[in-house]
Amino acid sequence: MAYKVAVVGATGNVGREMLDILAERRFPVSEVVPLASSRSIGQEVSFGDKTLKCRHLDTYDFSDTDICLMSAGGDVSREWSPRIGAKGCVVIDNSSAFRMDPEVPLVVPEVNADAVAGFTQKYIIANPNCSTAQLVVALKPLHDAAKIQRVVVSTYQSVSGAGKEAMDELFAQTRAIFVSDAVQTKKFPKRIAFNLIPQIDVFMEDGFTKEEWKMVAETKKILDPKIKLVATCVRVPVFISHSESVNVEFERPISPEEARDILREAPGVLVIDKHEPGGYITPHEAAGEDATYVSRIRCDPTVENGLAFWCVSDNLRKGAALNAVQIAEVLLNRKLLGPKTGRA
Ligand code: 11C
Repeated sequence: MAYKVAVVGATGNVGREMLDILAERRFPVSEVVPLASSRSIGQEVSFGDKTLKCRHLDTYDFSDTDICLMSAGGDVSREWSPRIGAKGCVVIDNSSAFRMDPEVPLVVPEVNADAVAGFTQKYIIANPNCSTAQLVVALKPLHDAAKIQRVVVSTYQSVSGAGKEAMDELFAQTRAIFVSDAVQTKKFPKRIAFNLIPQIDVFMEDGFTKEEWKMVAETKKILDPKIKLVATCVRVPVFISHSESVNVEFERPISPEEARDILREAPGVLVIDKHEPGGYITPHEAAGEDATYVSRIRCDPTVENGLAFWCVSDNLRKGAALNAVQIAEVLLNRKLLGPKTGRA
């Protein structure tokens, strides 16, 4: 059985990664259709060893498409995902538009794959925010072992999370500083080169940013609504991979050794934790990789049953495109796609 797959936002950071990952993992496709806004029509994108031309989202007929991987921002999703879903094409939506909709499952396959079955309500499955995805992959096995009560997380998020223009801005600012040109800011509220910015997304009334709120709300929906979580999200001058410093309070004692053993067995997690210089993962090494890496696992002696660790993952892969393709694989493996869709 092979499936017709559309990728909306195919020329963006995440869209290109979706095409790469579909090819890398040999997802069974009968056809892959890259779709984009009028600005990118005719633009070429790679799919394995093929080159495909982008077609226009507005004029594409989804009625014989099985799966749509959607990564073109919240506005496009709000307008298009329900329309595409109504045609019986399952939308795996990378935007924040439907994540908190009770009729839309929010899924990280290593954590709550069973929730995928709920897609039949709207034919939409939401992909979480990148900073949440890697966090819950690391938290889930620890929660199963010792029940998490509270999490304090500080993020160090790469500029690729804010799109291609944001990556260009870091590059242009870095160059401008070296050649003593004026530094221009467009995408970010302050200079990002040789700096960091303690704001991701807009401010909310309570003083948190929307990115921080998403980490709380999405962790509760995916993992456990009882978990208390507080986040501080920071943009750093790194191109790819988000890093997180995580402090966790558990219901029962759990030693760093036990946590290390549990995480070593956990799906999607790789532990790199040697107590020596360089015995941990950095964002540079995680870029282009699929795993959620965990390092620096240690006791947090300031609370009862506390652990601290460092967690890094490629935000464009596990944080977005890889997670979306893994959701599509769950649909296939569990034979959840209807007879309308699969074809020989
Ligand atoms: C960032 N985490 O790094 C954001 C990007 O809700 O899907 C992803 C935003 C989202 O800027």
